[in-house]
Parts: sequence; C-alpha cells; structure tokens
Amino acid sequence: MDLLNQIKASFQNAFHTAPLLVCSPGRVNLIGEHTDYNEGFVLPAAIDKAIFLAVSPRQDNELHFIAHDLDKTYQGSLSTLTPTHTWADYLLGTVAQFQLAGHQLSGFNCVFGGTIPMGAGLSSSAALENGVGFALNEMFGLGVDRLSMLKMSQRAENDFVGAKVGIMDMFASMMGKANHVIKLDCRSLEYTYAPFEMEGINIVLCDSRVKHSLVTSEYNTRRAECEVGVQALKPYYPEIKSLRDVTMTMLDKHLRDKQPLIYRRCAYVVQENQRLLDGVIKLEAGDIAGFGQLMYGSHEGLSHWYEVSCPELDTLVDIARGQAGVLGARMMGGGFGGCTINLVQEDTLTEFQNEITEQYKLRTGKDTYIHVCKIQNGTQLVSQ
Ligand code: GAF
Repeated sequence: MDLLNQIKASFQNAFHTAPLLVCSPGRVNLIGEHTDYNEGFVLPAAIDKAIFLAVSPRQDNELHFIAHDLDKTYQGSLSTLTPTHTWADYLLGTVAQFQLAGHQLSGFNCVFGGTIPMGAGLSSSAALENGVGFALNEMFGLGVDRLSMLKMSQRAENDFVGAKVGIMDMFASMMGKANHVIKLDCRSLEYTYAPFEMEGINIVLCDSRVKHSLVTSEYNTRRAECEVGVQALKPYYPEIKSLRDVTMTMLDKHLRDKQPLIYRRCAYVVQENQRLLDGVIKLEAGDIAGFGQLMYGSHEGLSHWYEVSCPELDTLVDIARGQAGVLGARMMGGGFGGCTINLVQEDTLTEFQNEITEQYKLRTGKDTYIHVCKIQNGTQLVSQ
C-alpha cells in the first residue's frame, strides 16, 4: 500500500469517517541562501517530496492528531494551545495563528505522514505548517488566501515553535509551480515564476545525513551578526534598512578593517544576492553551466565567509565538483548538515550516484542518501 493509502487507512481506522486529503511539499533552493531574513532574494521551488494530511472536523473542541511515521499521538483542546516541544507544535502553532487572526474553528482530527526525509533540510516543518493551515481553510471554509496562510505558517514557526526562520520555506511550499522556480523578493514578497525545464538536467540532492546541534544557535547568531553590520553602517547611510540596501563599497569602507568577522558575514550576503540576480539572467539565457559556477561560488561563500557549512557538506560538494556531468553543487538551507543540491546531466546520473556514495563513505565513513527530484505544485488538495 502506498503512503497516502496507509494514511487514509489509519485515519479511517482511528476516526471512522472519510477524510479531506491535503498534500504539502518540501522545497529546494537553487541559489540565494541566508538572504531571506536580510530582505534579499531567493530562488526556491516545491518538490515531489511531501507531507500528506488526512483531516476531518469534529463536533467538539478537541484536537486528535496521529503522526503516522513516528507512530505517536497527541490529544488536546482548542482552549489550551501551549507548546509541547514536540512535533505537535507545528500543528498547534498553526491553529493558534488562525485563532489569533479571528477565525472560528472547531476541533479536528488529523493523521499525517510524508516522504520528506526528516532533518535533511528540505523543510518538512514548513510543509506541515502549510498543510495544516490549508486543511483548516478548506475544512472550515475560511476563505484565507495563500499568502496569508504562509505568513501564518512563518509566525507559527517563529512564535510557537521558537525558530526564527525567514519566509522562504513556507513560500516555496505554498506557492510552488510545477517545472518553475520562484524568484522571490523577500522584502516586498513580489515574485515571478521562471521556467526550469532543462532538457537532460536533473536536480539531485545528496543527504549528508548529519545534523549538527549548532544549527539553531548558529542560525540565530548569523541573523544577529547581519543586524550588527546594518547598525554599524547606519550612521554613515541612514537610509539603510537591511543588508539588501548595502553594497560592497560600503562594507569595504566601514567594516573590513574595524569588524572583520561582521564584514565577512555581511559580504557573503551582499554577494549572494548579486549571485542570485546574475543567476536568473543566466537561467533565462539557458546558460546552465554559468549558473552552476555561481552555485559553487555560493558554496564557497557559505563555507568560508558565512561559516554555516560542515566537513560532510564540503566533502559532498568537493566530490561532485570533480565529476563529469556535474554543472554545479552547493550546500542548501540553513547549513550544519542536511543536503547539497547538484545539477547533474542525465547521462552521467548513475555514475554520479555511484561515485558520491562510494567516495562519501570512503572520506567520512558515512552513508549518503541521494534523491533525484522534480519540481511540483505547492500545497493542494488531493483528489480522491
Ligand atoms: C532555513 C530557514 F528556514 C530559511 O528561512 C532560510 O533562512 C534558510 O535556512 C537559509 O537560506 O531553511
């Protein structure tokens, strides 16, 4: 039985009624890392790895959740929404946001499970939050638009789960469009879709299968360091609101000698924004090899200037760089583990997979998982 049918069966078994089904995807990001919370640009897409949710409304105020993959349950009430510091917080936090926005809800049942590998940096948490919000909207006929829903997902994660993430992951999961990447301006939230149907090119994710414990604390530290940079420049350039408004000339003049660490962090962000803008032009021109070179540049910056990579991710990129048929590779997402994203020519795919698997084991003693992914639509109902 496939996963969706297992989830449906588990739902029927627990709640004896037919569910509404929602599919909410994970995401990749081609380039533009750690730029979202600096009001810069990102280039993500929703992928064919997703969380499936089966839901139905209840007559009372109770919340009955089953995490199919974890074999865990949660029971609570709409009137006592407090963090549990477990997986349930992604659902509870989203429910809390809908309540804060003044929507009338009743209790509901939910069984969910998915194909997004956990801890791989493919945004399973954003997918879950979006999936729950989308399900609430459908179940209770609330008429909330996608942009408002994904903003609620971000606030759920920021305020209830306690992770101060930017908007990219929720945006990509909710707004994804098959065979397109999203060029998102994280300041205005204006976005355009760019076709990504490169004949004979695959998006391949190599999972380092490590998640170093530094991830949350270092993420918050990087955010703070960017803010220190902005504040240090403000006396000279009062119009600056975020690193989006900063140039290398400003950084070179005022930060390079006085605050070398802050300079490196800010310089990475300023350059990554530029790489993204250059990359979009290359994609439009069909210059995928040129785009791939920018991906390597992004990885260098993330590893040496922003310092959010780790030996395992550096090793994966290093192995990929030496392979014929690999156009670009870099770490993806917050860092300190998770996946690298690679653009690999179709005819060298098997060779690439074999080589990465063998070399990664040899050099780190660890196994990798390799996922070839397709770009899909964002959060949606599943027709039954
Ligand atoms: C994580 C965050 F959730 C995103 O908002 C983004 O900052 C990303 O790290 C880095 O680009 O996925």
